[in-house]
Amino acid sequence: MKRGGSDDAKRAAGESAAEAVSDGMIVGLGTGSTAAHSIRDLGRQVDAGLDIEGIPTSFQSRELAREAGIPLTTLDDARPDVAIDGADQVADGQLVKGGGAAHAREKVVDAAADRLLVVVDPTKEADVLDHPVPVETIPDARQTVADAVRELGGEPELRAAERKDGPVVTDNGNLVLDCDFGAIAEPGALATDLSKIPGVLEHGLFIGLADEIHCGTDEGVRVET
Ligand code: ABF
Repeated sequence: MKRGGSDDAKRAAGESAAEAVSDGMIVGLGTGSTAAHSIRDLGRQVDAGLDIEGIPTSFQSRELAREAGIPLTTLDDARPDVAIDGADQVADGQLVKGGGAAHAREKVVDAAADRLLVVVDPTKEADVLDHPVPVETIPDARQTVADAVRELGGEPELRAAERKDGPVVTDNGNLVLDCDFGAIAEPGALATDLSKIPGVLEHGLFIGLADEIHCGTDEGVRVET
């Protein structure tokens, strides 16, 4: 899905982060149109002799990595030296992710990596996180999780599939509630509260995980650590 800034800006960010990968590394492969540029770039480097293995964060990134010719492994056998992943919003190094409904596996892979490089364009940057937070919910808990989100001050909305009637179903067989909290004053506290709700598999607040933000623009890339 294409969202956010220009494809040139996304490519600049994706390729900038891919430069951090070197021979022998295990690489977490993120989801979305910006991380896809990193995967394609790494595929070209593998063609030229780079020796790496990838751990995909979603069905989408696994398919793209296979097309790009990147050998794959899993968390059963390896841990990522570095993960490269996109985001829906970035503020002060904290992230909202989950626009692609892949945030549960993304968080597992990104958190397991020694370093997480986040690839974005300027449309993703904000002073305060106010993007709705995706909450992956087991189907039977959809209403009870929605009630708990309202008690936390959020407005939940079941994510609908774009191309067919019915809800989005994640790679894990679950549903996604997009939860609008307005401006999130304390993302860390909200992340803790959301994690405590029974039936929540994972939410899209990524707190304290990002090591570098590579923000691509049409003129170049800003890297913040
Ligand atoms: C994944 O893809 C998500 O966590 C995030 O929501 C989205 C970013 O996609 P894009 O780079 O296409 O905006 O990383």
